[in-house]
Amino acid sequence: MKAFFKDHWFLVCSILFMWMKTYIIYQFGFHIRTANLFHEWLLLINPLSFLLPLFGIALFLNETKQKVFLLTANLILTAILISNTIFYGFYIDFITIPVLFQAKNMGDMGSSMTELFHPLFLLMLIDFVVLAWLLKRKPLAPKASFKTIKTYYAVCCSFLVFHVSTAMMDHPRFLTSSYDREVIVRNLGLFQFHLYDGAAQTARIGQKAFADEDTLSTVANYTKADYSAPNEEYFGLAKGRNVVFISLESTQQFVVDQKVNGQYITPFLNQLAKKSFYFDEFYQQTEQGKTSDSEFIVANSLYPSSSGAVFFTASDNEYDTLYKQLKKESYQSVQFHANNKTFWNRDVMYESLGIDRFYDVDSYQVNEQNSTGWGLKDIDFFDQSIDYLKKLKAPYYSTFITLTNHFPFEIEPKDQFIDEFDSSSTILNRYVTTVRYQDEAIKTFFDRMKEEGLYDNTMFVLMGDHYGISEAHHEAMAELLKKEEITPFDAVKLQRVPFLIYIPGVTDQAPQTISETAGQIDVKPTLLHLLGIETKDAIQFGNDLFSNERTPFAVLRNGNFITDDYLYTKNTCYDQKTKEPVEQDEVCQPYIEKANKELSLSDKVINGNLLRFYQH
Ligand code: GP9
Ligand code: MN
Repeated sequence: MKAFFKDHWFLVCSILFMWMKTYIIYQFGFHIRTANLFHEWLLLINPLSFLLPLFGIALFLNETKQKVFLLTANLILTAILISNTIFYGFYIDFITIPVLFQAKNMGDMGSSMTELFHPLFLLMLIDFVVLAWLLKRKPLAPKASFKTIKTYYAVCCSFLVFHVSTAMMDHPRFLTSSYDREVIVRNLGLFQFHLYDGAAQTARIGQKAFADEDTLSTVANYTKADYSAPNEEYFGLAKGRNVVFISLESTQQFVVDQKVNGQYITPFLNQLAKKSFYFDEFYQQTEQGKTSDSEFIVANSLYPSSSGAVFFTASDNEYDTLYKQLKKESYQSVQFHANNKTFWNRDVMYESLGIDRFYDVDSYQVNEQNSTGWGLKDIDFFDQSIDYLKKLKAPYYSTFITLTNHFPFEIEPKDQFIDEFDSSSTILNRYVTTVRYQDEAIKTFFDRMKEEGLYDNTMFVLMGDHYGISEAHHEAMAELLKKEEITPFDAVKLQRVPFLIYIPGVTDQAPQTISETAGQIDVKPTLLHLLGIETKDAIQFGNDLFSNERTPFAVLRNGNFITDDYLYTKNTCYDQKTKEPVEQDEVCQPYIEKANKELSLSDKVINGNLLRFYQH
């Protein structure tokens, strides 16, 4: 043993340094939640089951090759750590293979990137200096003997078995049924997660090749049985109207009716909600595709992918979208968004979704005065869009994707309608000001719609696309919400986003706040039914929110779910009323199955491009 350490000091040091660096990134680069000491221990040991066998390859090599191999491996793994930390800073998630192919989006992150530099990156390079210094002083051992290699790998195998079985003890199905990357990284390790992701991608390619009509029938049997027939009172309530759908960037439900420094964050939305069908238990269901995922869910009533953005990974699939249904009723569908058309691969995907026209950044006058952060400010965006809108032939379904309230939430003082919040998180402090600005933009847009005479024959739909404030800012969030802490239960509740439907002359006569659990997946059937269009034959996982046959339920893409009575997260079933874990958690069991079934069937549709077999 002692001789091994002495002879193979360079291998041992390389492993030790890489182990330390990985653990430092786990602790300071990511925010991996640990519920107990066992989780902490798993985090600590998990890098070893990857590093030991990989770096052990050096034992087969002669002196020069050892040096090259160990330094290169160290460099590549360090690059993986740094890239993941940058990506995590932005998306609170780990890189997956599909997102690597979205690299062109990264360049557009622009001002966000400078926010993401981490002093830890410098620390990540120190070991190279130490290793170089040591290499000058100490000679390397020649190739190891067969016996040494055999013993080394026997130790590696035992360690691997030990690690995986203890990880299983914590969460027996963490690999097969968990869509939660955080659990995989915590229990298995970051590098191991990348290997796992690679295997999952390969399996996905296989699924497409082997999919056939029978696979589609399995899905159709489920969706048909789950269908909720429309409620006659609401069916066709907005028939023939134009639709204005506003996607509210990074807007979470907690801002509605919430004050900071004595002032409302969303005064206009608060008022509008009182005249609308307003859903206050409505969840976002996006994953790595962020805004594009929310667009995908609304268009298809299918779940997005658990990794990568469907807008990239499945843009050549066939779909049966909301837009295609509307086209049959002579609607045209247009999209307004002042960003590059290639961002999120929108130019390609919009065609597959059946959107007729995309007014992208080239349709707008953008200059320094009217832009901030990610581009054209929302007030100017709406203002310029209306000129196109008023020229459209009715009926139309238009979608407006706002942008100002995007990370890192920057706005000039002259556009700040309220003061920043005061907490340890500058991100949350600024967030309230950009949400407030967005609220003002919607107000001016509604006024313009009235002025132009476009208001009365329209159905307005407003929806938050995904969260804006990640878990990294939960301490400050607790201050804002005047709570002691943000528990895992609260973290799920924070996935609620505003959703409201305003039909002038209709909802203002009989406004409603609807508190049944719902999600973005339900938007498509709900809107189509309000427009008087049946969805009985559609392959869809959502249900009409006005139907009397619907079971209130929302599943998040990581497998967490919510019903009116229960909430399931981190392997624990909570009572919605007491917010405490329930004693007999089998009450959640049927929903765990429903959640997993829906997610996996929806994945089958996307991965197998099953709608190519769909005829109706
Ligand atoms: C960019 C906009 C915002 O075009 O959709 O992207 P996001 O990062 O929120 O997905
Ligand atoms: Mn977004």
